[in-house]
Amino acid sequence: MNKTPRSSRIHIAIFGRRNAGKSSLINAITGQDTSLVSPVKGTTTDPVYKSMELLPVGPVVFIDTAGIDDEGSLGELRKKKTMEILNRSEAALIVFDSTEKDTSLEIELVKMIDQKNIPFMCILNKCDLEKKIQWSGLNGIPLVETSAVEKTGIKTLKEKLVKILPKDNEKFRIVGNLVNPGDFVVLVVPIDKAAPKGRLILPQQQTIRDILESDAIAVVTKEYELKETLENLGRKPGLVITDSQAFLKVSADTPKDIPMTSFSILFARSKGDLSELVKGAASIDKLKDGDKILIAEACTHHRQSDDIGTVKIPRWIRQHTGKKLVFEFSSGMSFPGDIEKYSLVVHCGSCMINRQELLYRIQNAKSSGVPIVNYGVLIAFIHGILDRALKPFPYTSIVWDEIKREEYDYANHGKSTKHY
Ligand SMILES: Nc1nc2c(ncn2[C@@H]2O[C@H](COP(=O)(O)OP(=O)(O)OP(=O)(O)O)[C@@H](O)[C@H]2O)c(=O)[nH]1
Ligand SMILES: [Mg+2]
Repeated sequence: MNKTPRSSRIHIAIFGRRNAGKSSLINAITGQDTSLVSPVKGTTTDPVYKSMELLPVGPVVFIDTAGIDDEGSLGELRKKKTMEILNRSEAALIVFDSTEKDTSLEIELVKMIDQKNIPFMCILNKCDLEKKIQWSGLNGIPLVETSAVEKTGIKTLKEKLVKILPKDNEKFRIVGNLVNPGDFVVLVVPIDKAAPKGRLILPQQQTIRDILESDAIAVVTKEYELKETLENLGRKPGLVITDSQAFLKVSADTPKDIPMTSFSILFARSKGDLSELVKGAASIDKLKDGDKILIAEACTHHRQSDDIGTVKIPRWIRQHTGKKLVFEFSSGMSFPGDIEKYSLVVHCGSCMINRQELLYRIQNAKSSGVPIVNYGVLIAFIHGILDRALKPFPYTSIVWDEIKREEYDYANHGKSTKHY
């Protein structure tokens, strides 16, 4: 169960003031004593992630956080940090310390979370001790009473938590809504030097799993055996999915009436807003000399000599545009605040962050007026395969056709006919 990647789990953040018992509660909920608990205020400093299987929901990850009262009030920095965690959370737990009189911080937090439309639940902890809490302003807020030390109320807490979480089938699927039960889905997986030894990469494994969950049939082949595979299947497959590198050969070998796309496009769709990312790709052709481009990676991985983010993507964009561009790089869980200065944001494939966080980043770029594309859509665009790869997604395909039509009109008549 711990093999489920963290980014595929439902993220549940826990907030409250220092010493409210946040870490103790996470230990009690998960049944593991791995979060550091102590009577010293401020024990937890950076967010701590703890995975578990919460039945019947499935894999979840709890995010233990630092107390919200670090600076005496919900100061700007603390608000920013809390927001960063909220942006990657699908639900929140707010812990009240029943031995504290003042609840103003917690109520401020409830308002912040409610405004973001994130489902939340309040917990009144330390109920084994004498209550000093004053209830003003707390009317109507659903509350579960617990003692993390005596482990009371934990079962009720879990039962209520399950009810507020998004259902698994509401989460975005990879191929789920593209294929029908019984369909063949052909996956084209090149086994070249870049492929890891002895295994398939995570997006390929996750796609196969999703095909099986859809009661469809996964057929895996290399690009050289594709033609033979298609000829011998006996009926048309519902979908062909290929690695972007082999797209041109696979496209030539796959009859036009068979829907075909790439892993990178499927993941861009399941992780983010495909139409917005496609608009971002189109803006590559509008880049000018001196424009700044931000390449944002969510993780801090070991960089190889031909690293995708720092080497390949800048090279592809320079070759494609022929412009003198300035590339800047960011990595890690926080997105730079001053993105207005960029003409384009190129985001990584987001295997380390969840859909919620990527959607937030896309929204952030959009509201700053900066186009955003991700690696998957950019690769498809640079390889000239977007037309066919988007056909299985009618809405995005229309958006893409409109962009091309506008560019055609602009090039031929010097005016734009459509604003998007
Ligand atoms: N009596 C009682 N003590 C509790 C309860 N929950 C936590 N504590 C105690 O309160 C202290 C703080 O607990 P933590 O779980 O470290 O609190 P926290 O909210 O994670 O604190 P920070 O990480 O410092 O923000 C510890 O001494 C716990 O044993 C409870 O339900 N009842
Ligand atoms: Mg703690």
